[in-house]
Amino acid sequence: MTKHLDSASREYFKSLPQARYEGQDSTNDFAYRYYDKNRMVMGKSMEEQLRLSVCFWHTFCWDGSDVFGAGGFHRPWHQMDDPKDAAAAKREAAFDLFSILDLPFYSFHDVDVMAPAETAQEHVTYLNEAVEHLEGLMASSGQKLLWGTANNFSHPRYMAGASTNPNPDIAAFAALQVREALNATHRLGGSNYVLWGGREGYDTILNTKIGQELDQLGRFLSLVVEHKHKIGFTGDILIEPKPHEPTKHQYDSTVQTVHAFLQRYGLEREVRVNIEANHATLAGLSFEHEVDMAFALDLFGSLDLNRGDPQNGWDTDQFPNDLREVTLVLKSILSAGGLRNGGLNFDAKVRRQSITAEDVAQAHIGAVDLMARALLNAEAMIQDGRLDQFREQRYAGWQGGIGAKMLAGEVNLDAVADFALSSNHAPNPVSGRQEWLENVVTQLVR
Ligand code: XLS
Ligand code: NI
Ligand code: NI
Repeated sequence: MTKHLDSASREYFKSLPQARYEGQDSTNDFAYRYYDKNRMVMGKSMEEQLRLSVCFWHTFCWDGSDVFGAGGFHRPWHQMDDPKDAAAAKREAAFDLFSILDLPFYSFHDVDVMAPAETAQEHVTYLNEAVEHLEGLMASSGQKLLWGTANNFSHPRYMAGASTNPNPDIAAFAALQVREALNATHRLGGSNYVLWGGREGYDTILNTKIGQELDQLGRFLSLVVEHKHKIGFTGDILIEPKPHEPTKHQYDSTVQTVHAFLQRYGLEREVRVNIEANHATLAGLSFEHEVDMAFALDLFGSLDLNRGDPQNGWDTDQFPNDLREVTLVLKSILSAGGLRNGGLNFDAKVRRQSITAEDVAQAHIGAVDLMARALLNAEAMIQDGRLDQFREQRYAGWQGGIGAKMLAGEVNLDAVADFALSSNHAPNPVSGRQEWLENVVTQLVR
């Protein structure tokens, strides 16, 4: 039975057509209409500008279950008896899809790629076996790792948090998982290492010492940064902000709270952020706000692409489809000089009724095309120049006179107030021209 299902795994994605660029007039549901990976956009190929990545957890691990019902995907590796064979079949199938989609990167949690482990020793052994296999698959395919991470939130041991757990033995288990996952990421040549604080927060203030938990989280993060330097990992450590879910309140709620947290523990030059669209909207912020904030604070690292549902208040992790939103985000990235070692990771899942391999492929293909189209729009916006010129000119007053003196710290409050008094006039507001700016965006998003 296992053998039979293993060969079924090999066929699962392999039977899909190869996705390739066919241009806008293509009628092929498996073709890229915009993603022409070698096309040059602002000095780099589309592939290099977008650095697209497929995630393991939603795409290969999730079986379609939700809180009200069992999984209906029945992927072959979900039905295999031997957990190690199942994990291996899943890894092979993942690399089949990577090659069909022809995207350069992938991302994973430790537990996504290995057989389930109960003890600490099992965890280390099973992860190592998986990493060895991944290393071989990467060598033969050329697929690269955008980031690795440890899942320190699914196992029941983490119900009260990982590093913020009231029990230090559990924080130590979390440290083991992070050390192993960071070592694995380093071994696989990963570009970044992500920490999403899934349960680093609380459900009720009645049993929680916030200050104590923040100190635990800060210390833990310092240990991770020390270890990164110890093993010579040159990628970035990234925190992924999210305001809540699964806990009521998470400490790393937004880019700005992460910044304050990093400053408090002296880590603001060591750690960056991995911003997720649906986490921004859960926090009541826009995706473009979080991205621009990260650039403003020099914290930008990488992006998790997805979208929420405006009527649902949780992390629905749908594939992105808002061209305007992602165009503005890519414009910020291009204006800042591009992604460097970050990337665009599809932290997104098909809907529960989308049960086929075709659904999984088409979800990615459509989202890849969306990003390629947005990249071309972003380039056009920068070349058009109207948006940037308006914004620059709006602040031009600060470049000289009293504005420049204030910014440079050359004047005290008396001097600034006396300047207002001496010029003795009532300064007039000017138009912010929001509607005109929105018209320009509408003209350029196509
Ligand atoms: C969950 C997070 C998670 C991280 C990786 O909401 O987005 O998937 O990206 O742990
Ligand atoms: Ni994410
Ligand atoms: Ni998420």
